[in-house]
Amino acid sequence: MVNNSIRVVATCLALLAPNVEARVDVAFDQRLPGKKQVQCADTLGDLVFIGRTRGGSSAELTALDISDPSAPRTVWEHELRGSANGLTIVDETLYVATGANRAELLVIEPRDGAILAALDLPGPRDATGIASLGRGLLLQRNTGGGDDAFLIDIRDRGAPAVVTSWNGRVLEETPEATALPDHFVPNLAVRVDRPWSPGTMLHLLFARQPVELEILRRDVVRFPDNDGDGVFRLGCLGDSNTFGYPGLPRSWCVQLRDIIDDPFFEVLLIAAPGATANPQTIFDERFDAAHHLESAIESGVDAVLLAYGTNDLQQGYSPEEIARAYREHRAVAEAAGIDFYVASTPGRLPDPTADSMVVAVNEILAATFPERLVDFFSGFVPELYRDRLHFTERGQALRAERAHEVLGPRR
Ligand SMILES: [Ca+2]
Ligand SMILES: [Ca+2]
Repeated sequence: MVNNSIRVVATCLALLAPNVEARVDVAFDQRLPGKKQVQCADTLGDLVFIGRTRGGSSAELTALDISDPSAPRTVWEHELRGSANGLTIVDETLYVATGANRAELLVIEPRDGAILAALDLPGPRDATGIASLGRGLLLQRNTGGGDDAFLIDIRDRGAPAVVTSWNGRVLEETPEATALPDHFVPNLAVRVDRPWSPGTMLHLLFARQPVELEILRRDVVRFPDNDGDGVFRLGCLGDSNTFGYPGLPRSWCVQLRDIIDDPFFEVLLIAAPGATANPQTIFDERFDAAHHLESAIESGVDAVLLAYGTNDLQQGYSPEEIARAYREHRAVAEAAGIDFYVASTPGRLPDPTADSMVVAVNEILAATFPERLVDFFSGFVPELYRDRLHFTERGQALRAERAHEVLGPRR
């Protein structure tokens, strides 16, 4: 890393939507040594692998440690006899498509850079791209006579073997997931997005000329990407006040999504009118929080926010039983590796904030779930209700704000 060149960020920030702008923080911005273009990059844990075109004195393949995103550190590098045109990571092993005649595919131990194997395809044409297919790889070469697509068996990573090859392009340029932070680098070559510490995204942007690496850090939410799929996904579980009937006020869940408004944040709404935190005494299991939670876990959420209680009281459950049901759901969520949040039970007209049964429920919830409790109770005046139990659009908006206070980005 040379040549500290902190760029003027303020003008670039103005191009982003206001709510996103507030959360962006440039962790790192420096020229990379040499003039070689960045062709490809990917991450594994704290490591970033960068493949570059051939030429000049700097290495074509570099691994950086970004455990401190503001101070990336070179861990290892290789000079190849050709460009590093594509790379992919399968089972903690790095596979690189190169322009080197004797080693169009390199197999590398990512932590220390040890070369485990090199596969020489017939002829000198460059490998131009690579994609993983489970325990196999697809390697693409420049066209120019002969086969240009190779299916490679990597069940033994020390001895990759061509299974079959054919003539035809298979790999296409991967479209970017979103155009959002590209504005920061005017001549973007490669971009890698990855979730970082709880609720944060890192965007690694490689510019063409001058060759430059910029790392942006952006707070999205307060919970981690627990399943590692690159998206922060919240399950909103509840009753009719979460369900949001068509044509009626929009659910707090949908309004929360709109407030956070981030391409790496998704909501999954699982709710039913009449649903309970405790086992149903009237309807079937589709109206039961345990079933909602199971569906959310199966659907790959990273966190859940449960908002029940009203119908538990209607069905004769006590405040203690409501809190106990939530504790059981928390145990299920935590066993599945999911962050658990709970909402206080809303009051009922005519005097919602003085509803004694609801007050009792919420006192227990506050003691049981400190830090993880979203306040759906205090300040919800009668004007925010459209009937004895249900909220207006403004009432739902206040619920969304309360959820945002607990789940939304810190900044
Ligand atoms: Ca060759
Ligand atoms: Ca996720």
